[in-house]
Amino acid sequence: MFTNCSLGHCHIVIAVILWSICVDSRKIRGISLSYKRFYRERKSFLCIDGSKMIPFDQVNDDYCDCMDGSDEPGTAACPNGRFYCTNLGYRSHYIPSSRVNDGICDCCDASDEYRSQTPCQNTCRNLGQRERAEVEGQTRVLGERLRLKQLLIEEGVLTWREKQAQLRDLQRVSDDLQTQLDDLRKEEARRKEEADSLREREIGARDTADNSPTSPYRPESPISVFKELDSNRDGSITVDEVQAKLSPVQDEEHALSEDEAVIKGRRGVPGSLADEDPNIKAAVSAAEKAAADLKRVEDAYETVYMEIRDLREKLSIDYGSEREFLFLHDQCFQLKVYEYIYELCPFSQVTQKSASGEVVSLGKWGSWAGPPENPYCQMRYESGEPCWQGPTRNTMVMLICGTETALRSVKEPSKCQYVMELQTPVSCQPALRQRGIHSEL
Ligand code: MAN
Repeated sequence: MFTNCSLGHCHIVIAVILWSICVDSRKIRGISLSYKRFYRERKSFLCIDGSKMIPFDQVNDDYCDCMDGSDEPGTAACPNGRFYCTNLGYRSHYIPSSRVNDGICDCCDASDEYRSQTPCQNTCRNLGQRERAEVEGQTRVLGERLRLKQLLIEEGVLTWREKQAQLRDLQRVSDDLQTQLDDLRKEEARRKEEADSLREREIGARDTADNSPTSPYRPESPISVFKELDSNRDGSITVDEVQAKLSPVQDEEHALSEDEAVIKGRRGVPGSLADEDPNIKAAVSAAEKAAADLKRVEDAYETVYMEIRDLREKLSIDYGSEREFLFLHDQCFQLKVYEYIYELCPFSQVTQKSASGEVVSLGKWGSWAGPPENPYCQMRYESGEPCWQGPTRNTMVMLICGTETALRSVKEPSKCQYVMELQTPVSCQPALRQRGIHSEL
């Protein structure tokens, strides 16, 4: 290019090249790629706020012309100017223009100290590498946690299905027991009636005999005496029943002794007709057996009823949008803080055990309490033990992301109001896209 030129010409060409390099570097300094369109060379420059038009050579001339500082992005002339660090290989960012050439390296690509004595190194590549390694590490850990979360969600799905099947089985058992109960109730009533009628017939026969002029028991009617004495209507008369009926009220001196009560009881009606008549004995024992069978099935029905109620209650809880928190049910987590052992049983209760062994309720499962956009990040346990001269004890449980599921901290920020942190992979969320490391030119 310079081979055929005279020396004078060469000087001019070199001067033009140096000038253009100088102007160019002056003009593009401190501007982001997207802002370059506002800084077109060899045209007038319109301040970015539109307030003023200036000749282009007044851009970055170290004199502030624009109110918004946009004419001096690469110098410290405007108090409100900002300088763009391109930081190739790391993060781009703005710094106040006042930091340009102030002797301190602000941009990792050293671009802010282009005319200072400070020898700034370009450290962007190292910084970028370090950050990428960190991000990769975090991404790996998060990936592992999200994998665990997925396993727990799947475990929850299986548990949910099991519980549903369990509920259906219990419902079937309950229906069977209900049918048995209907039959046993009828059987028990029939047997009782049979025993009663045999007994009444026998008593009637004795009544007739007792009313004969020779009967030592006249004029008392055995039936009425029996009924009078048999206060619990179980077909037999006990010593207690006789004592209760025949002893003068609050007169211990004249109270019946046990022997007297036996005699008087036998005098009204023999102690138990069943003792004397085999037919009655058989009917009474059949009635007793029917009553025992009924009681057994009633107890079984009661147990199944409770199980169904508990299971329904459990299945009615909100375990998260994917039932991801279901696995926490039936588990308890403990943490010792100072003299107390705190225990959190999710969806059930929170307690505090003191060194003396006293267990105090810090609240029973209330509800999810996170903000509307993420309700599953906080749990509220309420209506615990009342606090002396204070409110009822309540606990807020904050769910945080972590690899293990464990109780991480317990605090009592105000009297009897507790805050716990429960860590679990289920509370981990896929990361929002990381701010990209800048690679534009
Ligand atoms: C107990 C504990 C404490 C609480 C006080 C309030 O000592 O339950 O956490 O602050 O009672 O009197």
